[in-house]
Amino acid sequence: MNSRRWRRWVVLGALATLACLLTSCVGVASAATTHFVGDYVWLDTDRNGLQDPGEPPVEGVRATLYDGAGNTVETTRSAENGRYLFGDLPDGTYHVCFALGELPEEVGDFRLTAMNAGNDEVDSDVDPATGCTKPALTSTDLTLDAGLAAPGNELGDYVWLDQNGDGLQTAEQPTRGGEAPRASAGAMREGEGPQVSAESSVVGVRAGEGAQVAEEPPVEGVRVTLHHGDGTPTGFAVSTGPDGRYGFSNLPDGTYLVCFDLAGRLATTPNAGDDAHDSDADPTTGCTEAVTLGLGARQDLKLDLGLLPAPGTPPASP
Ligand SMILES: [Ca+2]
Ligand SMILES: [Ca+2]
Ligand SMILES: [Ca+2]
Ligand SMILES: [Ca+2]
Repeated sequence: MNSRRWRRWVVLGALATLACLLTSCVGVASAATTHFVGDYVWLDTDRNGLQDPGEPPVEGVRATLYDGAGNTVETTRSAENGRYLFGDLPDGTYHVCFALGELPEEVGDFRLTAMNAGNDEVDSDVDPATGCTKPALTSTDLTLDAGLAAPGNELGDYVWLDQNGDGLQTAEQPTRGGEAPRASAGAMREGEGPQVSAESSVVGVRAGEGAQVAEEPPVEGVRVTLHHGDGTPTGFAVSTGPDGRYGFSNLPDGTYLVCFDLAGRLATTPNAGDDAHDSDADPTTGCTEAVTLGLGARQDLKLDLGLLPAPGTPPASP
């Protein structure tokens, strides 16, 4: 008998004794027809749908018991140890719904983990689509547990060619006769090197002598690896697409850094300006600083890399 099951029997025994005392033990038969429904809300840290060692209970989650006609029978909240319990129930059909719209602050944006992932003693029984367990005829059922899991986190997302070396994803370029400026296409097309797009796009016109601010071109094929905050690899790696984008999604809460494989090329100056449009990789290591993702910070799509044109590349021509 595992410890959870043992605890459940202790709880049941205590409740049965209490019921017996309250009824002066007259109704042994009626005690036998009284049921309990519960009993646990926990944090499914590794999101596998099962209660694993070290995964903590969640306190303060509101649970409501409904009868077969859909009427509210009773409402409670999970205790400090994650337990919730509805007792003294007559024969009937019941289900439990959890108030996911009003979770405690520290798990405010969490969702339900997968239901029925394995051993019913240690899995979650709440349908993520409804927030409710399936209606079932009681006998007593203390395996109706709810696992909460953090939504996935996301990192990204861009590598570009910093043509003018200013550390930003734009370049001010002279124009003639209103013609759009062209990027220095093909600067890195030798061998297995990354590809850049053929043309940049004008994103604005600056007052003055015909200068335009243009997006610089993306760089395709740069390998990006994801590391834990302490520098150890996570095992995840991707390459930038034709639009220069890369991304890692559905990540567990944690601290990460991304490392770009510079492959002998030079990275531009990091943190040159607006974080949404600058480079974040250390030119020596190719890695960004560590970012922590979790509650309140599920996404960081500003981890970009600017590559400098190869030496000898002619500047962008109008
Ligand atoms: Ca788990
Ligand atoms: Ca279960
Ligand atoms: Ca630039
Ligand atoms: Ca940035």
